[in-house]
Amino acid sequence: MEHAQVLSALGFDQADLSGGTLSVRSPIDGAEVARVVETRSDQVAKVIERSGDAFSAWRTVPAPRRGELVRLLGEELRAAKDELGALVTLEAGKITSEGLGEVQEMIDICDFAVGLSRQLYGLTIASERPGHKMSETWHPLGPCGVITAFNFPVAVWSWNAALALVCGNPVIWKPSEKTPLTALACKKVFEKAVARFGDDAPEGLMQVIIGGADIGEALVTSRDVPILSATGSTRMGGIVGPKVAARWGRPILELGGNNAMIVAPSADIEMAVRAIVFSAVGTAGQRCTSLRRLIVHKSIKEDLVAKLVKAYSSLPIGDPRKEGTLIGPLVDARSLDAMQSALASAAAEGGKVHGGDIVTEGVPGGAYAAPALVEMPGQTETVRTETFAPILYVMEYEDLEEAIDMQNGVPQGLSSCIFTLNMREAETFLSATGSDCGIANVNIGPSGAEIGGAFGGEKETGGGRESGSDAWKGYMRRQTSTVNYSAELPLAQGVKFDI
Ligand code: UN1
Repeated sequence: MEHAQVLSALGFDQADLSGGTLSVRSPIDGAEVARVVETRSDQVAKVIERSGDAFSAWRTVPAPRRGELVRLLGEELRAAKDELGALVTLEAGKITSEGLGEVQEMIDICDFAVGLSRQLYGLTIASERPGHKMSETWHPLGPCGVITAFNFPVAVWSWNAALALVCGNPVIWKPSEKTPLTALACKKVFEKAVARFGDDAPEGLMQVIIGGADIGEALVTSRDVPILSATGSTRMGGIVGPKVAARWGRPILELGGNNAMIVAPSADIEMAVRAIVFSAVGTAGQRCTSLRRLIVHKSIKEDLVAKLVKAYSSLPIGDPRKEGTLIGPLVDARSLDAMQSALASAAAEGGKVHGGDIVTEGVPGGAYAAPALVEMPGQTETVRTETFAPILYVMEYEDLEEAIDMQNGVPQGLSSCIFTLNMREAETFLSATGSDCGIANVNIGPSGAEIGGAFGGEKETGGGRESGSDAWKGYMRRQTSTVNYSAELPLAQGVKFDI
């Protein structure tokens, strides 16, 4: 589909696409597709106020009924899957299958959240005092700010929004400046769900603000936004996290990754090759979970590298809309520059670079590059730095302890994996002395996580958890209650205080 067709299929008209100051370019060909109106920072206060009003109403709607809105959102997303997937391709440059996969991830989290809306369980706890009962209840917390990155322009919003909404919180969404159209399209889809849901969805339940760091700042510093979920670079998180903490808000941070795979001698090499290629070059290496470091046992390194160089040489690079393409564009020319300069630094540190060239032929414009494989003499500074591009650094190890040390020896802690058929190695990798990441896999790559698990990581990845498992607890406040149904007033810990 051409850009204009994609946009009109989602109900965008000229008024949505022109007259603004934010230029939106498609990474596919670099063409400007819209000039979107930006939210002024003085308007954000009003948005936050509206969200606070929405909260007063929404928190009183029973959670299963709130779940019904998310169920309808899931239905509307199913109906809009093709168009929205195509818009993700247009605006983020993902290949068609990955654009659709991202929308599927949204549908999945909606289904999860619908079930969750009947399972916001608290505990009852044994009291040490006679005639007393202790329990805990989870309550809505308030407006939830969501700042998302260009690379998962819709799924990461949905992880946060689906949970926040069933938990009783309104959402204010600031998408990346590079992908405002996908956010505006989601808002249209959300409004369809609200129209079917009925009157108990208050005005301002889900608002989108468009613009740069200044309007993000207004969300980050407002005491009326108790939850602030931010996905992006470690640099951004380093600014946002302390500001949210300083005004006693709750940050949920999902920042940089520098994900590794250990390939042990017993590994199924053919399977490892497939997993490596998907996770290192899929999404043109622009997932926070992309594979960036390969730690291979010395005895199999030469063979594995040869297989990878061969596999890399035949990967179809080009227009992400075209069937068969596996590697689309980088998001913009700056990313291409960052990739080239990382490769130059790696080479200066003794790396042997395979591939990585800029591709200008057979592509419709945009910033395209061949993926790079770089054999490194060790874990240098360049390897320890996340570059959002398809670069895979390869290093070798002799014993597992050394491999695990290397895997953990970077500032980031998002995702990790091991390929081995040796149970001792696999379990050691997953143990307390193994991988230090939020995600640790065996015999699958580090990317492409399902929504059912909690998603996030440690160290410079920020420590936040989103999506499945009990990540919902981050969007609610816990209330511990002790009820005394006796006629006495005993004090805890045996304290006596008779008056
Ligand atoms: C991200 O890149 O910010 O696990 C999210 C994955 C996807 C989500 C990535 N489900 O690769």
